[in-house]
Amino acid sequence: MKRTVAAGAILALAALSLAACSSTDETTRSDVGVQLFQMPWTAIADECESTLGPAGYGWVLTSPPQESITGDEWWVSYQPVSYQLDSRLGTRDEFADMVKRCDAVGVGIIADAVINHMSGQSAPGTGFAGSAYEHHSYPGLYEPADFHDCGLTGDNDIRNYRDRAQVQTCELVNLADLDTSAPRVRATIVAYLNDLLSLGVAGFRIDAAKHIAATDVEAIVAELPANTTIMSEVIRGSGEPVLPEEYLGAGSVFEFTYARDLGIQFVSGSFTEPDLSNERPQHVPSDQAIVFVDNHDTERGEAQITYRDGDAYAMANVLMLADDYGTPVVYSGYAFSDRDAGAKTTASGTIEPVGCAEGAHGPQDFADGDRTCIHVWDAIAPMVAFRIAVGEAPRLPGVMVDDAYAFEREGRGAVAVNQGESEATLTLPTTMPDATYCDVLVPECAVTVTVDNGTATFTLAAGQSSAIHVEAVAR
Ligand code: LM2
Ligand code: CA
Repeated sequence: MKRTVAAGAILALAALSLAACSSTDETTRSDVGVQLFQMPWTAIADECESTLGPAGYGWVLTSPPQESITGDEWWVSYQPVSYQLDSRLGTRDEFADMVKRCDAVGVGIIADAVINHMSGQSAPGTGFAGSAYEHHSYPGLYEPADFHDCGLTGDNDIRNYRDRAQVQTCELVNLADLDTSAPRVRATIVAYLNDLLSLGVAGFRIDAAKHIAATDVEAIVAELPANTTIMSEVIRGSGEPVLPEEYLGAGSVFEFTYARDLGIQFVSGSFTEPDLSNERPQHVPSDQAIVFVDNHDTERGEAQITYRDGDAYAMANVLMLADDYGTPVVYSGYAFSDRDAGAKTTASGTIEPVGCAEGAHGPQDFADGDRTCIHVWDAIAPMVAFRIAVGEAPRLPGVMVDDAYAFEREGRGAVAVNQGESEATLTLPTTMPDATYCDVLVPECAVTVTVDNGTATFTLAAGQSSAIHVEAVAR
């Protein structure tokens, strides 16, 4: 049984939660997720009710919920010291309440599961919730024998990504590497994941999955309920032996090649259309691909396009959300100039519960620490309804004129984007019914696009994105 995030699974999940709460109106859910990076549980719960539920988002990817080392950096979240749900992002009760409130509006929770490793601290310490630990000792949970001792590099750190054994049994940046082949370790991880499932999460992102043998991931997942959603993070490297395809037996994988292909078009300044007649090369099958423009790691590294790119970033998200490949996740974090800087904290050292109901509705000059609120941008949020409206309709070959590009989802909707520096006009032959459609990326149907005689005419200002679909006819 494969745990993929096909629309059906998300819809089934939504139907379940809707049935459990009769007061919820029956908004159709989409397969679109949003990564609410370093957003505390109470704020995510509010976000589900105020913005995500109404927009039709299907799921939220949270930051890791377990106890971690202490510190101000965001990445302390990736150094577990126990599996107590008590962190700067909130308590166990707050986490459980978030899952309930999000579920009640049809939004599933995917928790980031850090199970490849524990802390990267060489000195003994005490975690956020008070648990004492040492590099290879986490009392009540793991002892030194539960960790890999790869013996392949001087300090046991991964040096060579072309060496499978190093990648999977040595330490990733000094993070104590769990021996995930050991039954005792697997059982401990399974107990943690089952605990989260008991609170109602829909599934997990498997952090650093590349560093865990695919057979170990599969063995762990096999112990979980069959409907658990799994998204393995396996960065596709060049010339590396560990491939994303190995992890398809456990569920879906994040397809990093998709993000790279998308981003490069904004560097080159011109669009390239994928070969729609074939499976996309260097991509896992669509129904097992999680696609994204950027994430918390790539926006601090390789990503060619991030919130800093404003209109172009919106365009990239529009193209992804309009595509017929993969299950998309929109990334929503906070502005930063220091890659280590954590989200804003309160006087007591927890993360400030700032949501987006009244947040930024478009690109702007963000101050460090401001949440970017990408998922509520005028040019992005309505693409969730677009995706519901177009359903399974295939993407058809589009038209490209200079720096502008448009394509259709057969008979159901069309998008157009212009990354040039001057106005562009695109005429797209379309099978959509003749009508005047609202450009759903402009609030209140203030701009319309006419389909006449099987041709849609888009007039796009520099940097503008436009989207029309059959559920939003102007008159
Ligand atoms: C991931 N996926 O595979 C996460 O998405 C990524 O954000 C994590 O790195 C990484 N793998 C481990 O879970 C982040 C961050 C690193 C940080 C680690 C651990 O990008 O910078 O490393 O979390 O917190 C930091 C220091 C590093 C140090 C390490 C251990 O930057 O210099 O290594 O802690 O103390 C000695
Ligand atoms: Ca490992």
